[in-house]
Amino acid sequence: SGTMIIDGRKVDYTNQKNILSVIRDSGIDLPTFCYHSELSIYGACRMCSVETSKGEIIASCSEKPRDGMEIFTNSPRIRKYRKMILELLLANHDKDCTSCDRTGRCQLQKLAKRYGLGKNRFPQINKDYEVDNSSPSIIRNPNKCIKCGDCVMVCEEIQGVGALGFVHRGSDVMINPAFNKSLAQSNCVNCGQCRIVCPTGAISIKNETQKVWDALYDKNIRVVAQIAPAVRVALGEEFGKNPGEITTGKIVAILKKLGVDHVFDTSLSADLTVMEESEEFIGRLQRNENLPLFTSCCPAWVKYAEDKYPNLNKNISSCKSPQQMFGTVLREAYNQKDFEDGKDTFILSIMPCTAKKAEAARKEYIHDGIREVDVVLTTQELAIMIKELGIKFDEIEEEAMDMPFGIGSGAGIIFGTTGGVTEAVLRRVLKNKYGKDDCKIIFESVRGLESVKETSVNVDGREIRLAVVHGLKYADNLIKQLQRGEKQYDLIEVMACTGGCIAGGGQPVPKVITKETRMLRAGGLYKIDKSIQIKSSDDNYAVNNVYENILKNNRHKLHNHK
Ligand code: HC1
Ligand code: SF4
Repeated sequence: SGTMIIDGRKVDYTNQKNILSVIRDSGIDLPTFCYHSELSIYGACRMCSVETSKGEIIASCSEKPRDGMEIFTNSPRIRKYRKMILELLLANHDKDCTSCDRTGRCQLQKLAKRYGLGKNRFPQINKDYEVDNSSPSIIRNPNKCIKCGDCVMVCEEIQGVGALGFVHRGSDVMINPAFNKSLAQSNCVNCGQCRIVCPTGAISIKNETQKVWDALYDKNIRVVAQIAPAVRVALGEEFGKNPGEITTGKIVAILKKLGVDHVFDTSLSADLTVMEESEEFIGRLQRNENLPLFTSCCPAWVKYAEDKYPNLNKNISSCKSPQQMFGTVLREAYNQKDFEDGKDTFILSIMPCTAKKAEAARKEYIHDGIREVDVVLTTQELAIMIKELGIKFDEIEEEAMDMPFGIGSGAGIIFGTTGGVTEAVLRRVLKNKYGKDDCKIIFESVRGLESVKETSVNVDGREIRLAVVHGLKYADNLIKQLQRGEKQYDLIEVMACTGGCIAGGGQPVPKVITKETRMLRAGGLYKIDKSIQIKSSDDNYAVNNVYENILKNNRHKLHNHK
């Protein structure tokens, strides 16, 4: 701790790790492109530069605060320097802001405005790089890239994937997948975390809204939608609400306004997943085979494991994800009706996740040319549709989801945050085995944002060891520990994105996503859970209805047949 002098004002600091944090904590919004407190410091953008009393210009993100140090954040030299950086970036950046999906929320655009940049002194350089459209989930446009390195860092440090890297040097430097491959050919797992940290429109979601408009306009098509748990606690952010604010009823009403015929809840199929997965788990425990069981609901994790640890295939749950289970159930439910009405049913998912687009496109989920889920729209794309239609979000009156698939249990809701799947399975498996208070303690142990959470419970005399991990890099570490025999578990929940689906690659992007954003969104899900009478998946009568009246003898269709 100590005291610094910032712009002539004494500022005390305690344990801030760099000068940038001291400045920001003192109430000055010093701009950056490349600084994310969760990633390592890279110092590429130099926007956070400040001048010292000795006249040096330093990047405040890369220097520790020192007692007595005096700095200026807005000296004439710094102002000039900052503007020059921005001008150089803009000269290298394509100019089609109006058609960019990041317009209005682009950090470069915002700062250009904030520093009153007018006509650029530097000549415009158009490099005309090819746009990479190959991925089913995201689009990379190098012409909009400012080389801050955020995407490289998140992909490497948090996801452990390393699909992106710097190539070339000097003014030719750019970011690409290795060996000049396209994203689709690379080991990218489609998580979209690079898009969350990208300050410009260089990485964006593959926009599939037109396919949905087409289906909505077609009289011969019945559009049926499912809404994932995490969407409802983040969509509001696009309309001025705080992270975690619950907007389920508005989403339903809006989808209806858009012309969707029936709106259902993915947390119902999350309940189905709990039923199937806990049975699978108990079976494996009894036979002592293929343990630990890894969860299979996160498609980015599934792809990661397939690519990197093919030997783990038998350990990964055979359960389809809730999204695909719902697609399966809805196809069963509407098959006959489609035939009678002469209509086609179009199944739309609204998901917080870019990898869900890739999941729905997997060949095992296409039967006789028909996909289980036709189109996956991310939360962000739903916001685009709402804005296109000009719906006033605040004025929309809430509506309930439709029956018989519009009810999920609290367990199905908390799937959307790290630890949720584990808690949901535990609610079912521990039923009548522990008192309420003990359950509370056990459930608490899998909540929160710690990268790896562990707990163990005694079920019928057997100690069951569970681990919950989010961020693929941490999953990778855990797998290595298992392989070295340092750790032993029976059940491992893996979610690719830090915080789980609430922080998925398809969610709205705050200026920077922080721990607080994640806590608030997760808090929204726990709040919904509190307000639902049905806490455990097996108590959800809508689940029983699916088994008895829809699936009948076709329960196996909820599984991947490996
Ligand atoms: Fe998720 Fe899931 S929780 S994976 O985060 O298992 O996307 O929300 O829908 O499928 O339910 C995502 C969320 C979602 C599935 C469920
Ligand atoms: Fe890396 Fe995920 Fe981006 Fe792919 S989508 S490049 S895996 S961060």
